[in-house]
This record gives sequence, C-alpha cells and structure tokens, in this order.
Amino acid sequence: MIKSNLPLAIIGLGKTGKSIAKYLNKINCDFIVYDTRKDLEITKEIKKEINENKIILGEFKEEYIENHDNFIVSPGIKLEKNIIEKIKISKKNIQTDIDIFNGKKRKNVICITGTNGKTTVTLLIEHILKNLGKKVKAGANVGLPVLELLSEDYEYNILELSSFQLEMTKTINSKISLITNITPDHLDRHENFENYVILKNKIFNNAEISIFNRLDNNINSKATEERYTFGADVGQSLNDFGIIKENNINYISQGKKKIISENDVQLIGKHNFINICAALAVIKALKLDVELAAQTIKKFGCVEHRMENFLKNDNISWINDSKSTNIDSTISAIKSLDKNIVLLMGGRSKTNDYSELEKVLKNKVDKIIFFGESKNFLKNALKSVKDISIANNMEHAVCEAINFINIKKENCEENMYIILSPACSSYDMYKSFEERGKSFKNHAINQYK
Ligand code: UMA
Repeated sequence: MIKSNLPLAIIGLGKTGKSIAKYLNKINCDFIVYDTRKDLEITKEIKKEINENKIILGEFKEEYIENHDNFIVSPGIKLEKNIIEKIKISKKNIQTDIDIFNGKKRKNVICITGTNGKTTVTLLIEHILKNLGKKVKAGANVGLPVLELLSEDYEYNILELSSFQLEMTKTINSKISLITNITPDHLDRHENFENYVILKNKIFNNAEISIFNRLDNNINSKATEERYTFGADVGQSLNDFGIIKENNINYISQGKKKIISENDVQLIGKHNFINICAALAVIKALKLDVELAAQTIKKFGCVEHRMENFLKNDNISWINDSKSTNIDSTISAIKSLDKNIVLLMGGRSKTNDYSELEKVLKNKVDKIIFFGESKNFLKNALKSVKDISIANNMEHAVCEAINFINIKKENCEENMYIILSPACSSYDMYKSFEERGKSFKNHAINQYK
C-alpha cells in the first residue's frame, strides 16, 4: 500500500467491496467506492458501513484515477486494460482483499484453486479440521470474503481462490497451496488458456508445501521442495493419495494402503473421491492423523448445487449440479454416474465447442432437455443423444424429465438419474447458479410425488 493522504478506491460494491469498506472503517481509513452498475440499490446494510456520498455509480472514468493512490479491486471486475495500464504507469497501487489479508500474516494459510472441485476440497478440509477439534475457517471464493477471517484468530485459514482473485493479487504466502486440476474456463476474461494456466499456478509462488493432481500436466509440479500428490490412479508413496478398485468397489488410498471405501462416503462420483484424496493429502502435509480424518469424511454431506443428491425415490435420484457452469464440470458429473441419465442443460453458453461433452454423453444419457438462451444452439451442437426436448423454463424442463422417467421406469430396475448440470452460466435466466439450483429443486420436489 502506498502512504497517501488521498482516500482509497474500492472498486466493486458486491460482497468483497462491502467487506473491504467494513475493514477500512475499522482501521479508520478513508475511501470512495465505485461500482459500474448505475442502478445499484444502496440498501440499509450498505448505508450502515458506507456514507452515500462516498459511492460513485456508473462507468469508471479515467479522471477518477488521480483522486487515489491505492485501488482495491473486487474479483468480478475486469477493468478496461487502458485503465489498469494508466494506474500502473502512474505508479499507483492496485491490490485485492487477499493482499490485505496476506499482510496480516495469519497462521497456517491453506490456499486452494483449480478449475473444478475447489469448493468441495475447501469445504472438506474445513469439515475435517473442525471434526479434529481445530479452530478453522474457510473464506474467499467459497463465499465468505477473506477479510472476515481476520475477525478471529483461527489456527487454520483456508482460502478458496479463483483465477479472478489470483489475477490482481500481488502476493499470497501460504503454508500449503493446492491445485485440483486445470482445464479451460473463464477464457472470455483471461483471453487464452496459457494466461489462465499461469494465473492458477501463481498460487504456488510463495507456498511452503505444494499439493497437486499428479496426472494434470498443466500444473507446475516442481513448485516447492515439499510436495504431496493425489490422482485417480494408485499413489506411489504415503505422500500420494489415490484410488484402488477391488471387486468393483473404489477405495480411497494412501500409497497402496486402503483408507476408506466409496460405500462409506456420501459424496457421489469418482471426481469426488479424487477431491477426498486432495483433502487427505492436506491432512498428511499438516502432519495430522489421516485415518482419523478419513473417519470424519463419512459425515460429510454434499455441497449444495454440486452433485447434490436432494431427492431419492425408489431407484430414481435427483441431482442438483447447478454449479457446473462449464463443460468440464458437466463432463465430470456425467462421468461419475453409470448410465440411465436424464440431463437438463442450458443457460448462457461460454463456448462453441461441445465436442468433448458430446463424446461423454453418448451411451450414457438417454434424454437431454435443453433450456435457456442457448437451447437451440445446443440442440444443433449435441447430436449424440437421440431423445431431446426444448423447454421454455425450469418448470417445463422438470415436467419433461418426469414424463420421460415415468415411462422408462416401467422397464428399468437399475438406478436412474435426473441431473441438472447446465455447462452454462445462469445469467440469462437467474441472478446466480444458486438461484437456478434452488428453482430446479423446488420444481422437482413440487412436481415429483
Ligand atoms: N462490478 C462492477 N464492474 C464489473 C463487474 C462487477 O462494478 O465489471 C460490480 C458489480 O456491480 C457488483 C460488484 O462489482 O456490485 C460485484 O463484485 P464481484 O463480481 O467481484 O462479486 P462479489 O460479490 O464481491 O463476490 C466475489 C466473488 N465473485 C466473483 O468472483 C464473480 C465470489 O465468488 C466470492 O464468493 C466473493 O467475492 C467472496 O470472496 C463467486 C463466483 O461466482 C462464488 N466466483 C467465480 C467462480 O467460482 O467461478 C469466479
């Protein structure tokens, strides 16, 4: 931070911006908040922390730059390149709430990133440490802004970091940094995959220990001297976690030692067993009891909106996977189920290339119901499933799924799945993937009796 008499600039008045304002108030630091939404409602909650005359709405203009020496940006903000350049050229300081947190030098900072699975791994580690009696809190992309973690002295601070958060963050020192996997995502923001890979690997820059998926070549596996790994194969040593299959049952294992059977965990799908491996690798790196940790996982339920098995009737499971906003996430979801799948997908598409998904759907998915802005485009892009429908809204999509499954169940005794895994963002119809997931669940519960 540059020493200055000018007020700080907070850019973005979402969760992050509000928590920064709260923090700056606490340390008596003057600030102005900018938000590009012209019609943003200044709620009572905002007024409690921020004087209305300190809020400037609408386009961020170049002329604002000279009013500040320090800028703290929210992750969702993609400032025009020339504005960032101007701020940098004028030797002003741009940073994030993660940088402020970093300056506080908290104990045992564990940073998690990755394209898919990072929220599950973050919550798993928090769950295990809590159940081992530790004082722990998870924050950042997982929902609780990271500055909220400063309110108490936690023994373990877990930070889920998105590529957006890593982009503008200068330094994050960690005891452990972990990458679940890296596949293309958010390329509209980061321009190309190479940039995205570099941003993700940035998490290892100031880490004491690195933990990563050993089968993912996009991860810089030589990041630190002390390393632990996880993956879908069998690990070589006790620092490597993996999966052993015996008599058709998957076991999460440490090296060649089986730790816990898939039948003892509530999470569904192989990708989730890999997430468990990642969490156990963290426990091992912290020199805590891995077997005891594995026992606590039995009680770990699903994460809402991520392979959430919210309704099961006879042999039919309803799964809310609304958080799958990209193709890879939907691919993992479908791969984790056997067959007899009805898939609801659609929304705002982030890509034109659905070829990889197409291969996975073949022979597994019996019916697809497309909805949202991209429904007609998706119908033309995905031809491997013969039975398709177009739905006008979520209620209609759920109704189509029920009609199909009611006919199919007459002749099917195997497990069947109805899954919302959209592979698209929710912004065409909803405010967030959470709202989309809730809408799906409500319609399913109301209509499926
Ligand atoms: N805004 C602008 N200009 C812009 C974009 C946004 O002014 O160009 C304003 C918006 O009008 C809004 C505010 O900035 O008022 C929103 O800020 P934000 O988009 O940074 O969102 P926050 O509410 O601060 O939430 C952020 C993360 N959101 C994003 O990165 C988009 C949350 O992750 C995170 O939980 C929260 O900080 C706390 O750390 C959510 C997310 O969708 C879950 N993450 C993406 C993902 O997981 O794929 C990256």
